[in-house]
Amino acid sequence: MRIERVELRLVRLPLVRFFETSFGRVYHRTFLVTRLDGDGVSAYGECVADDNPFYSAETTETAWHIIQQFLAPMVLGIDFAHPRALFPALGRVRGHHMAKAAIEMPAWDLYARQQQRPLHAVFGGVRTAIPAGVSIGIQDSLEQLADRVAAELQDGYQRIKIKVKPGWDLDAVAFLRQRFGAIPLMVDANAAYTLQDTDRLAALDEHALMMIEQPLDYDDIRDHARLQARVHTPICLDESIHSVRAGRDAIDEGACRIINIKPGRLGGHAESIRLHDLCAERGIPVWHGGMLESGIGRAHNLHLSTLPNFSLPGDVAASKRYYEPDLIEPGIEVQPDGTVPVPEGIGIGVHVDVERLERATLRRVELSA
Ligand code: OSB
Ligand code: MG
Repeated sequence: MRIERVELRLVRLPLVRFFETSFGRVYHRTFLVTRLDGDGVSAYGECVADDNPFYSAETTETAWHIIQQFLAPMVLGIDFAHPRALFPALGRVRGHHMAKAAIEMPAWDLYARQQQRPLHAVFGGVRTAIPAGVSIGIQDSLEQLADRVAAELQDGYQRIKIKVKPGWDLDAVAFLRQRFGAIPLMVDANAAYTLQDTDRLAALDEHALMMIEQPLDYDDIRDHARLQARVHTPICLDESIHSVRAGRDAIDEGACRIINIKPGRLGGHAESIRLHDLCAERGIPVWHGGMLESGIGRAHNLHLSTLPNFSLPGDVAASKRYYEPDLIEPGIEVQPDGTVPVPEGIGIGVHVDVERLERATLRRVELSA
């Protein structure tokens, strides 16, 4: 396969509802949309970096710079036997996994389109619909939180994750347990705690949560291992697992019992598959994380989630929770049983509404060999 042209767009869309984490509240999402052309087909990808460096060090502007100056020249006009060859070919650039994934992921779509196969078939996936959960941000009141949870359960979602931070944690969980009973429930702290909060985090044990996601620092493994030794609730790592090696180290150290896979964090589909396979060998279940993606990134995530060890519900919810309208037409929907069908058709299997994409575009550049 040969990539002849890379188009980069900076895009901004309003969120259907604000989203608040321990980093703060957002009403819009700014991200990059990438398009690759080659061998008579075109493919889309999305860069999950945000306009701030709060979840990760990368931002939309660092990704733009790295792609334009370094990554695009490393792939343009070069023959690759398989999209697996992309990530190693970008190896001179250290880090910048979100920027790399924004090129590597559409390369898989391009390859699948050239072969006229759906992306999940290229991956060797085993599911046609993905069990979906939702991630509910910090709200203004517990009553508002309960309203959100009730609406999501009504839509069928198979597990509820709430964002927590010191002061919005134990009370919120106890309140949801009292109101909704034994629903599949978990929390995500986005690194809002330290080991000094061990007693507070251990107090969550009595609420039988599925897991606590990323309680401690974004790049920490050792303290998570110490914490996991003191709490019964499984720890799931997100931010800390920035590479397959970090995943291996975390498993070896006992820092987590579950891993959240986001291809943007790992550098694309190939590295995500490697981590998925490693976790399967080591008996660690994984689930697909979300980054408030548009339908483009969301479709990629659904295809990846067809691999067998994605055995827990993912943050792969319906388009209408995020953007209305989405950049794809039709949007991705959840079924009454709380699963999201994997788009059929070749490549990522969704239709990008190019007029909508054009209207949402703030800046655009075309790169060629
Ligand atoms: O930590 O999983 C996270 C969104 C943006 C950045 C980080 C995270 C999230 C979510 C939302 O939890 C998941 C989604 O619904 O896309
Ligand atoms: Mg998370």
